[in-house]
Amino acid sequence: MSTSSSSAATSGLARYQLDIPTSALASSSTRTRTSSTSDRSASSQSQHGFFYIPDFITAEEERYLMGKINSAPQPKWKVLQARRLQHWGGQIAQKSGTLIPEPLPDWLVRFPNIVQRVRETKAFVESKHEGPNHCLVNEYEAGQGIMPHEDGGAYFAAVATLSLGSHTLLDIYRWAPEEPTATGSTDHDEADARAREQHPVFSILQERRSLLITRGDAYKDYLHGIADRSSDTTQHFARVINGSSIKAPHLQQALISAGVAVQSDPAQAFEVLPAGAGTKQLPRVGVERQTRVSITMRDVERVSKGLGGVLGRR
Ligand SMILES: O=C(O)CCC(=O)C(=O)O
Repeated sequence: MSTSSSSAATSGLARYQLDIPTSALASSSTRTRTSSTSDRSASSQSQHGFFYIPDFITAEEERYLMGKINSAPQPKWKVLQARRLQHWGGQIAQKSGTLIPEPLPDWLVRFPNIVQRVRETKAFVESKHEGPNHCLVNEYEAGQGIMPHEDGGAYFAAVATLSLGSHTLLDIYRWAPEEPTATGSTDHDEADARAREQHPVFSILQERRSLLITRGDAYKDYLHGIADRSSDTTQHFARVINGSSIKAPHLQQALISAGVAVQSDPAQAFEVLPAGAGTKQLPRVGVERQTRVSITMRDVERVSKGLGGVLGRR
């Protein structure tokens, strides 16, 4: 286990929590959606929000995981228009949200013991299985992304995402305020019919080897997406809220150029621009994205007993 994952386990998630600017807070009162498992679980959660853990795995573990994912049999990949993905842990029946379980692969549960480390963060402590039982692997080539979306009610209201191979910016959106109807009601039949705000309210910079946990209200009150661009520039970095957790010098440099505070100046050679300089005056620093593989882990609370259940699988 890497040093930081051990410390995540012992000192709890709180030290990794990201501060959301007041102007970017979501109004829970605008949320009228009811979902079976996630609402019930989230109501008793003590920690809600976004938690960013840098260096959750080592560089060697990252290489190993990339090797395992890339050597999966071809049919394991589902090829979408703008990315490829693998499902692990079983398929989720669309209508019922029930998992038809399959064992998670050794490279998630044995070496490296990613699932155990995620359990130790206590992010899933109130979920039915106290840890993830399902995993999606997404592969994004530079220029590929994922549309803004929410993860929905089939899962416990927590998601842990490990990033491999490249940084990315996860853009966070709020739901648009609901327009009252002529009768003054804001009820709606379908959560999916809700509109989101057009622009992200903030972004979370995910470095390779980092783990991002989204939990509780944050899971439900915001949508997330990744823009389909091949490099990130000053205007994109200016929205980042986790500058002080970023370790990689080239990303720290980009953040400094965008006027975002980082923990330490990585090299004296970088010019720190005067406070108050508008981003338009700043040099355009572009950081190329490479191919990124993400491992997204969640707990599907409803699990089919089927053959897997009879055999004692989770
Ligand atoms: O790749 C990521 O970091 C996000 C993945 C995601 O949002 C999803 O699989 O629903």
